[in-house]
Amino acid sequence: MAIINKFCLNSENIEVIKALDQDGYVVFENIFSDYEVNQIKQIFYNDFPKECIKRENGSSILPNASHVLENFQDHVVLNKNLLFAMKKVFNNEEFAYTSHSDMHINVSSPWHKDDGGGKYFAGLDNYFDSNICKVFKIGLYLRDCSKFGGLTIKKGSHLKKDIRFGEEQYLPSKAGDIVIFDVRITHKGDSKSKTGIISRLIDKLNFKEKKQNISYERLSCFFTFGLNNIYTQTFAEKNMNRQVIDKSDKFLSMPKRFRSLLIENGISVYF
Ligand SMILES: O=C(O)CCC(=O)C(=O)O
Ligand SMILES: [Fe+2]
Repeated sequence: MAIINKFCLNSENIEVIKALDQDGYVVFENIFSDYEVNQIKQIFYNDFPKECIKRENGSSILPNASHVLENFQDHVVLNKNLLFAMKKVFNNEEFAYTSHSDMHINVSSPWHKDDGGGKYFAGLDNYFDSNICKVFKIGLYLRDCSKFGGLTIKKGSHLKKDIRFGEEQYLPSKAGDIVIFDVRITHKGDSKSKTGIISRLIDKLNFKEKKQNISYERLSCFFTFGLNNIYTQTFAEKNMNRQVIDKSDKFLSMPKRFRSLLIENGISVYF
């Protein structure tokens, strides 16, 4: 059994940072209480349906969730334990909210990196080698993903452009846990019954995985923080251009209240 980088709010900063530097991911356990997990699920049931984009395969998405839904700001991004974990990740150095955020219902995604194929780090051509490129996505799955339903990554692949590189690892997580991963890491969502050789075969036929329907309720939230430097700023600017395109009719700049709350919590913002 592969060892998974699992941490908690008492873990030493240095251990968390080492795991992220070496492997490109960590799982933080017990960040959200059962009550809070339920509160976030209510956002999916009550707020999300009014704003989401429905896709043909039965999945639905809300890009820019943190700019559209106040409950997402308050109950997800600004959660106290989560911000405490982020301070560990950045070793109390200044970090920024990139504004990228997504809510997904029943989305499955094949192997990819969240670097926009290089576009999100345009002009910074050494970003796979840089040890100050620290842009991390937070994933919340709101269900027991001990066996399936969570994230699968290729260990250490945040340092390699080649998408074939790295040992495949499924990251088991529980409902209140968060998965933190380097946006450069090779990863995929919904790995149900697709491991090893079958997974590799499906990857070759990438389009098939995109079209599959998910047979269980898969609610997930993603949003991104980074060390406050040129890598994070570039990522934020280029990535938000994408979100403007995804939801062109409803693009909103960051709500003033949310901006103030982030700044009050010591988090920098770009927009
Ligand atoms: O669904 C997942 O677990 C991963 C989603 C993802 O990779 C993304 O939104 O970029
Ligand atoms: Fe991704």
